[in-house]
Amino acid sequence: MIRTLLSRHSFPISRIFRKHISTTISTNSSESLGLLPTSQSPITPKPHFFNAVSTDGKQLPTYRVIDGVGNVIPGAEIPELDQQLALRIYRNMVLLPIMDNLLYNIQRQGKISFYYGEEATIIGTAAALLPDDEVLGQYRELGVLLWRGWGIDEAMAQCFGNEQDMSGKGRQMPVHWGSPMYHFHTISSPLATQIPQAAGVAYALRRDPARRSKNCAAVYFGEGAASEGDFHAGMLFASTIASPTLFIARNNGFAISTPSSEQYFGDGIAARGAGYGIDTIRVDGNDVLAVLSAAREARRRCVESGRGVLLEAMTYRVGHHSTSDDSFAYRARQEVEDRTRIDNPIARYRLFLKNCGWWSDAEEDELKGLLKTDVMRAFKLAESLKRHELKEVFSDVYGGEEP
Ligand SMILES: Cc1ncc(C[n+]2csc(CCOP(=O)(O)OP(=O)(O)O)c2C)c(N)n1
Ligand SMILES: [Mg+2]
Repeated sequence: MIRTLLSRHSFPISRIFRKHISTTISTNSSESLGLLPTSQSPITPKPHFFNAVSTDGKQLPTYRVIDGVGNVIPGAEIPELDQQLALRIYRNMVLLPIMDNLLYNIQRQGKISFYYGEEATIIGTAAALLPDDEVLGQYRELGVLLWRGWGIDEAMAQCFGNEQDMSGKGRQMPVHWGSPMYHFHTISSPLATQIPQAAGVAYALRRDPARRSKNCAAVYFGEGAASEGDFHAGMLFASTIASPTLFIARNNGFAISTPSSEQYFGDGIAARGAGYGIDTIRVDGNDVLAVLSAAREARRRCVESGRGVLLEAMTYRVGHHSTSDDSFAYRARQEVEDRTRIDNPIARYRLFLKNCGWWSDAEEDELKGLLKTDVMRAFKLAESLKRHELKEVFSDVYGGEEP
């Protein structure tokens, strides 16, 4: 319409626009029509609706390094990794399902209330962070604490709420871990509250001269939690009030019984990053090498720019949601068996390690034996210890005197 009016008054259009356009004129086909005066949006003469972040209308790509049998895919590069680090990652990945199984079984015996767990996404990201980056988890992130040096004994003590539980002194539900020493903020039950909190933590890091440009706040959340308003509040905060927040979305296909197809109509969580002007990557969350590599780069960008970065890890929750759930009520057993067999993150990585000559069947048997013994020993100890006294229920709750 402007164009029609202007031409009716025989103004030279190019002169009028030139008065308004910024100095950065794009060199694409819209050059002749200029840009909006207040943004870099190119003027187009055709009405243009869009419904995808990628220009070709397809879904955003998923970054992968190794295939289902541990071979490096064409064009991919293995992230910098020596044998020692590679095996440390593997041991931590193998430990998680062992702990999961034991805790699941003891919950069934009525000894603890409930428990949830997860692997490549958690260990791959944990390995990419610095030990003093602040971590705000949802509840499946025990692996980050274990990676940082929190022991199996501490995890068991927290689940049992016994006198050795220094995390919550028996006042938290199982899996609501926390450790100031390991920079792991205590888990809280209401979903997504950790997301804006992480943006605030990151802002505090940026304001601290000792930690500015050194640390980030990494926040983990499920694709279900990303449906909460808190997700958007956190993303908006990190993109407007620049704060080095590493958003790690674990897209495991389910929020308890609700499939991800009912959580969003768009292209997952990653598609939302662009809306906030946040650097974003989608990664195969069952490929620990892709997760490690993507998370290292995401962290680097986050800390260097002092801004938010979003990483969406595509995975699949093979276990039930928690011990309170029987997932075969809402998904086929065969689907779970297929995903466990075809896309198992531990098996894929083990095959990669074997291809490198860094792992053997004998070492596998030895590792599993040792870990099982250690987890069982920690369980027996945790079970035998006394609980915290009831009279201590309010001790240390407040910084000073109780109000
Ligand atoms: C505000 C809020 N609503 C509902 C719940 C109950 N709840 C606990 S976990 C969960 C599913 C979360 O799914 P997702 O974020 O995808 O994480 P996942 O369990 O798949 O890792 C729900 C609905 C809650 N804890 N808090
Ligand atoms: Mg989920």
